[in-house]
Amino acid sequence: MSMPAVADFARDFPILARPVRGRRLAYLDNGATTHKPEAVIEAESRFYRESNANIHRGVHWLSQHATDLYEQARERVRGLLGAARADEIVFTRGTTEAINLVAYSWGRANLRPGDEIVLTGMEHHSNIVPWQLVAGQAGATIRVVPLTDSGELRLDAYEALLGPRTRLVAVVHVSNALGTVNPVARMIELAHAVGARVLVDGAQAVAHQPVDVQALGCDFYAFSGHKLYGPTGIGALYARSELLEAMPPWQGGGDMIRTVAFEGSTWAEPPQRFEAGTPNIAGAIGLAAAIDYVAAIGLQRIADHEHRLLEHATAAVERIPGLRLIGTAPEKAGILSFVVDGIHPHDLGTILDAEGVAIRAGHHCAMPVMTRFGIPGTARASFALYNDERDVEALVAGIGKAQQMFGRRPHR
Ligand code: C6P
Repeated sequence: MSMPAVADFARDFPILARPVRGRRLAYLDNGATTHKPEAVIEAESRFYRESNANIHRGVHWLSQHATDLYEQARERVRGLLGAARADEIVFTRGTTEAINLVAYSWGRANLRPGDEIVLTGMEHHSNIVPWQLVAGQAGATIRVVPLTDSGELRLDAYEALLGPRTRLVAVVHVSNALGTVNPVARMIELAHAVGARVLVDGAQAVAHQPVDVQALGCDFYAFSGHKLYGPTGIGALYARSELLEAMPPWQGGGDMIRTVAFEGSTWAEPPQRFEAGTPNIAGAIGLAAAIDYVAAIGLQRIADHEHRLLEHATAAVERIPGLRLIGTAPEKAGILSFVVDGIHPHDLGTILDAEGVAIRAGHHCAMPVMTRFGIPGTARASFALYNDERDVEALVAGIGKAQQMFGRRPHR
């Protein structure tokens, strides 16, 4: 039997069968969050029906069973990222919390006055603001790698920014606003040559290409489960074990201690040290199911499918008069950001919505990108494994309709 085409797996996603505004849903807002396959929905609900208990503390069977499932989920994340050890994986609420963990734990322990943090001009706010908060407290400075007109990082400028003061480079793997895939392996090599640590924001990467943290050589890697067909409220931080072992806790509570006394407390080993309180147990189990799901299809197959769709969509929208793509790097993942003459991105988003086409409009929590390109925002279509040419056709037809409504294009 031949393998089904990647987009045929759309049938595994119950929500895609529901009409929206009376039409077939063309869901092109996967950068914001992806839909969930039956296997993920079922894994989460099965946990509550059959295995629910708190973890790490119970002596009873169900608690031990729930603990096993939770720790197996950690092992799945280790496999997804190619980490050497499962205790290098800390569960978090998502990318944002993972970056805040590094900023508040590693950053506060290691940043000194005069130190420099190198960010890039295409970071999501969650890879800017935590650094501003801790840099301000530590007296450290933020330096920013500029972008080219096609939305790539200026590597010459990056190299020039690196030096003995650089303590950390924090860079997005795939830009959510431009789609650019950054040359992170090379950037990590250059940063390590000056003794800096590197955090990679993988929020838009892990669902769209295979990732191997050991091959990349990064020190920290952050991602969210909900952009990988998993539940919301769960994600993970990968951190190299020798860094994690030296890092102080950033949140206190149950499960992260070894001993507690009023005179002072001592900490559990990583990763427990960084998982204070009852975690999102069901979410971790749902995330494991999502990882199994994409692994069964194959991340490289998913990447190839999305790449073909991106090329098809790029060619189709380039034929639309008055449309300008924002982000035209040669290395791109499935994100198409654009502006249309005379139509505000929000109006475009509303008109497309009436046609059953879900896109995102605005600054995408990457305001410095919008400032760089001199625009208030973009309309963004972002692809997932279940999208196909019909979604692109609906998008193109919807843009045409918006142009007619705004009198920007004659009726044909
Ligand atoms: N970007 C988008 O529509 P959280 O919210 O923690 O799951 O992910 C934050 C985040 C961090 N980095 C990048 C590159 C991201 O794209 C995101 C989330 C969504 O583009 C919501 S703004």
